Amino acid sequence: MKKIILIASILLTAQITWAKSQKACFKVEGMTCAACTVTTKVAINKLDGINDIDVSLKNKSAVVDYDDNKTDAVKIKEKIDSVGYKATKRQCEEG
Ligand SMILES: [Cu+2]
Repeated sequence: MKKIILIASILLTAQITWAKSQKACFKVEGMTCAACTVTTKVAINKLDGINDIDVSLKNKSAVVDYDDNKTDAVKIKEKIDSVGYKATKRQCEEG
């Protein structure tokens, strides 16, 4: 019984390590109203492995939390561009 618990905990730990969460930040040009932020969000959400999306019209930005085994920043950028905006990857601001 102890052995099973041990194996299970190893597997669980390994799984957390494999599913690595990454954060990518983009400058998004071309968004003019609240509907644009929704369009951007919906587009990004179509990708596999998206955990969290924060799109700001005011800051002209998109912050995406994703699983880097399933997708990457280039795919996210292309997705934003595909709905008519211009995304540029930029450094994430801390805090
Ligand atoms: Cu709009």
